[in-house]
Amino acid sequence: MSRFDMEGAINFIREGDDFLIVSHVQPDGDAVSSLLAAALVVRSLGKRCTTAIADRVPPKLMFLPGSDLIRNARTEEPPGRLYSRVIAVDCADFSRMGMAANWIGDDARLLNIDHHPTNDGFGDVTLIRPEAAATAEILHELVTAMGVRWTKPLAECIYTGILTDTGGFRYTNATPASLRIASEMMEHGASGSRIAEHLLERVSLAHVILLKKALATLSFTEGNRIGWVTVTRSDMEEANAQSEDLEGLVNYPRNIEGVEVGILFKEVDENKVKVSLRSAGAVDVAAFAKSFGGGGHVRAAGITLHMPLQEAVETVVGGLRGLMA
Ligand SMILES: [Mn+2]
Repeated sequence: MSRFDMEGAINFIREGDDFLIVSHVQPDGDAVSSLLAAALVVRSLGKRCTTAIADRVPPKLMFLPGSDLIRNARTEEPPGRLYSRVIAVDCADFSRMGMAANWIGDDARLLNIDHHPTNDGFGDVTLIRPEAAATAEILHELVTAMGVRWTKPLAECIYTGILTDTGGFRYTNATPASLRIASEMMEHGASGSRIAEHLLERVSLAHVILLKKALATLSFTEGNRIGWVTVTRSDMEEANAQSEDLEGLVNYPRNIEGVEVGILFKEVDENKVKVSLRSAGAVDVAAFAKSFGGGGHVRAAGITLHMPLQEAVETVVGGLRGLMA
């Protein structure tokens, strides 16, 4: 069976009704956009669907049409009648949908649409393309293959998914195809400037207060090749911040000229610290993280340490110094 079964995917949508469309916990722009685009495709055929994510939708994504209808499967009880037709978008494996899985019936059939190379192929029909910069690119292909009419909301969802997963067309995953699709979406009414304003320009006040506190802790070692910042629990409280307000903070040490590894230490409680590591390329932070029970990618990885904040800083920075000396 092909991992990219377009015919199977189209039949799955045409033959079913009353779909549940889900995406992953801690949803990002691609997760929410792809979910909303899939819902627009289903509804354009006159079919019913419910959208659910096991978390709240980040406020900065609430400008997307239909985002206010997404159910929170973490705080809401599963419906009395479970769903038997499910579309999962941007989920690398079944467990990534978290408590949204409780809304799915035992005998349900599932269509898995995703771009993660690590996708394990769960479900009955798969539409997996690792070369796609975003799941939204695969939705673009589905819309085109089905002959669904382009509307401004649909175009804005696809554009948003690509914009966010490519970091504003800056990361290595952005291909000529990504830019061609984005261009086509603008022709169908997507406002590139409005979407960029929401997602790349505007920041929460809590984020800026945290940034101010974090930068006051900026430290270096190894001839400025390692740079880090820390955020404490009281910083989070004083800034009235949610975890999404931390997004991007680790890039400040990482982006400084000469820094090879940038780190954010976030105190969760007095004996637990979350560590985000970003590499400029020379150091494999995934391998480093793995030695502490963490994981991730070569240039972006994470670790959870069960120790006080100061000890976590000494442990991680000390370990990296040994590696880079
Ligand atoms: Mn994605």
